[in-house]
Amino acid sequence: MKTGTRLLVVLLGVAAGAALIAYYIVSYLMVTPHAVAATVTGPRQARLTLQTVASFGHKPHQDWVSYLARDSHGTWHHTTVLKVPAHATVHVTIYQYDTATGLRNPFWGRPEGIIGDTMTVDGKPLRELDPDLASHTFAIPDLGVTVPLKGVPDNAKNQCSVAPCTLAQAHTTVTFAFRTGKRGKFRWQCFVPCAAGFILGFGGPMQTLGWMDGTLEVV
Ligand SMILES: [Cu+2]
Repeated sequence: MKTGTRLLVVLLGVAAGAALIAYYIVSYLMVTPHAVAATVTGPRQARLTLQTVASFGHKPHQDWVSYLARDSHGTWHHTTVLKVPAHATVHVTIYQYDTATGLRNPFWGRPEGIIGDTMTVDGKPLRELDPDLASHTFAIPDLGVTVPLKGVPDNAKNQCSVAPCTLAQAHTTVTFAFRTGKRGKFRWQCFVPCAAGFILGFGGPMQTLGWMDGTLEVV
């Protein structure tokens, strides 16, 4: 190959790479889901209700795993942008409809950063979850919060495949509370490699806002 041709090939390769990176950044920045606000239940008290589903069941990614958030009127929204009050106690309820994937790091089987270091699973207090039983985690690293979510058994009857799931379908209910501090925006995410069909379970919904990644807006 002549030097000129070789240079052209290299330049084209660099341009293609730059275009892919630009596309990734722009699409990441543009897909910001709307926010759902926690329900204020009293002075410095709020309630946040989420669900996790094995498959969203709608376009653009019917088979992607996802979180959903419920607003104060009881309507479910496909979003992970959550608004909570500053310097408040946030009482979280998560309805978990997915089966277990298991934690790669058993350390995350212990809830951390929540009041009393204890969550409840289907009404029973629990200090530690068998890492193999985790389906997802709810983690806000900057606030030191991480909570493993117990999966439904693989053979559970009446499993949900289209969001939003209803309480009549197989689920576990996880509750806990955490305190917020000053205002700010914090990333939160799931740490279970739960993205079926992606390399090592990461990628896809695991790296996309609105699915297994979100923003906690402390306001
Ligand atoms: Cu997950």
